[in-house]
Amino acid sequence: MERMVYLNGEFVEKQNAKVSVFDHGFLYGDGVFEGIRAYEGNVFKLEEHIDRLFVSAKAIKLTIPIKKEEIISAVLDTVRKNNLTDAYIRVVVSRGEGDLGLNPTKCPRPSIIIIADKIVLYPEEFYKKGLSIITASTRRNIPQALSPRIKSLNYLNNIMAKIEANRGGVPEALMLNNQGYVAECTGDNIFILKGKDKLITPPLHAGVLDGITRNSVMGIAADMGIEVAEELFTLFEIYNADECFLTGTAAEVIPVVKIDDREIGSGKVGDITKSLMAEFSRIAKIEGEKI
Ligand code: PXG
Repeated sequence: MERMVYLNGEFVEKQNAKVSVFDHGFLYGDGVFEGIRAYEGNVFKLEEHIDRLFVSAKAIKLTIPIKKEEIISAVLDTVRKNNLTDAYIRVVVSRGEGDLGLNPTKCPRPSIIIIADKIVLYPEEFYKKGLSIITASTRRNIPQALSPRIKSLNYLNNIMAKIEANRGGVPEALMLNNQGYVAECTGDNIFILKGKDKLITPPLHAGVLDGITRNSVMGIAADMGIEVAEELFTLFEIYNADECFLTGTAAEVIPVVKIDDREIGSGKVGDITKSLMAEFSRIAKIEGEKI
């Protein structure tokens, strides 16, 4: 069956799902998006994702022309139309078609696109053995220029760091903020564990995305009796952490066992990380909005 894409209020076949080359999402990266997952017929944290889409849009003064509830039903409809139970869902709202100048007021109608497709999973080995990652020399965007809290269509900052990861032959790169504090990876938030019961993640003001998986994991950890702190830390604290893992919609909870050629803790996937991975995957399957 041909995939059906939601495009400005209509469902069109994948090969006809096209936007103008004058769309400012394409010309300038002017727009916002969300990456959402469905597990066994439930869309995980759908409302939270759509709330964040509106927060991102507000920050770039993009008025989404339909209500939150309409986007939520459009997401569910898109997944249904494609007969998916486990899916990767991409919601994109761009500034829309304008002229060749960057002025967004020349774009009268934002483009709204929802794509639902099969999810491409990371290799199982990453979860069993843990990732080896590097620190990128590219610093995360400073919030005073373009807030990392905006999930915008302009991912060049992260892509620059991803290129460094590729060159280093590793799947992810850690990004520091302009002050040298740990921020996040190119598409994931980061956590470290100190001892057996203190989990630390950089605060939002370090210049990171307010990750939905990050929030879930903070809640899960607290329920397990682990202290969770949002604190600034440097590479020194990571190198000397007992455990480390990343969180994100695509990766879920993924262990990190080596960074910049330093083994973290035992150099093996940590016990607390394992418990959080298990609990996250249990919850992701049962919570969420029914398709
Ligand atoms: N930081 C950055 C920079 C991200 O892009 C996260 C953290 C984790 O946030 P969530 O809310 O997902 O826990 C992200 C998320 C993709 C893709 O297609 C990227 C993300 C999520 C889903 C898909 O590359 N990034």
